[in-house]
Amino acid sequence: MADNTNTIKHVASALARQTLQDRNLTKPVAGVRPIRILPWLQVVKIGGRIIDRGAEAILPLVEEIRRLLPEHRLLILTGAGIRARHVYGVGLDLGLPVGSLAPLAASEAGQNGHILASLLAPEGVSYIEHPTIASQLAIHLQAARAVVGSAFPPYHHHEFPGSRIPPHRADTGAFLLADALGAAGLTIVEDVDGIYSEDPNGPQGGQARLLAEVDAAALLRQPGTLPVDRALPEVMANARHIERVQVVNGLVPGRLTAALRGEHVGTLIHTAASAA
Ligand code: GWN
Ligand code: ATP
Repeated sequence: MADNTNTIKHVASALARQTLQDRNLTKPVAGVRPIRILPWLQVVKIGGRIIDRGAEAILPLVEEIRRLLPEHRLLILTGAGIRARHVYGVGLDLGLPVGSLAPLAASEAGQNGHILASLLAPEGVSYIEHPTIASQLAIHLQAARAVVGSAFPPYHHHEFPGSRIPPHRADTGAFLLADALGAAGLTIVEDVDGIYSEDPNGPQGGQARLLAEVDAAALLRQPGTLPVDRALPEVMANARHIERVQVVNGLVPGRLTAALRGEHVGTLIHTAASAA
């Protein structure tokens, strides 16, 4: 038997002598662009507010997704919607920490996914759990044209404590996943035409202007509210693959189809990956 003692004790590593904190030292090893794990995958995030509207909004969207299946392989991720607002209200009233609120809201995103998956089941579409997305997504997408999952990132008690409302919600979770997988694209489906200069449903809604295109950095600076998580433009600053994300109105039939075909039918957000 060969004597491996020496090689086992002295594992050769280009990073062995570094702290991992000095970018100049780690760059020769870590500066390489990551591979695209699922380059043919289209990720679609469906806003919780679409599901909250019930059959009127859900059934036409289900029909549209059904027709899209021969054209695209989809990871459909659902947001949490109104029930999460309620659970935040109750939880905050009781003084629950942000790390306890995150999984409560996440489970609402999961519920919305289960609803959507039940309606798409005749097409072979199933809800798959977070651990399955993490380790068996490819095999599930060999068996079906699409799968549904929760868009929330599973941070639980690891959620960052910067604010009382969990900052990393469904839009951020969908983006982190799409970028990590090196997916072909991410489309965010909302109940409005895209991102406006201010909330089109707010008191000053009449003055709201639809933004055709916006840089993530500009979005981060935009005052007031957004239809996406504030953490989304933050994580877009470090995007490795996804160059642009389109926000489209899922209440208008055909918009999602057009977006997946590369047409400009909502707001395009340009990430920092486009500059790389
Ligand atoms: O429960 O709807 O996955 O896919 O963040 O954790 O709070 O869990 O704490 O595989 O692991 O409620 O039970 O729930 O939505 O997240 O799932 O039905 O451990 O399939 O058990 O990372 O679905 O759920 O809520 O996504 O977002 O059992 Mo649910 Mo969610 Mo299911 Mo999942 Mo969380 Mo699991 Mo998990 Mo928990
Ligand atoms: P979830 O994140 O739980 O999936 P959602 O994305 O479906 O939910 P919201 O996060 O509430 O829903 O975002 C959609 C809403 O954001 C719209 O109905 C709109 O009224 C509101 N909104 C606020 N600010 C803006 C803005 N600047 N531009 C467009 N919509 C905005």
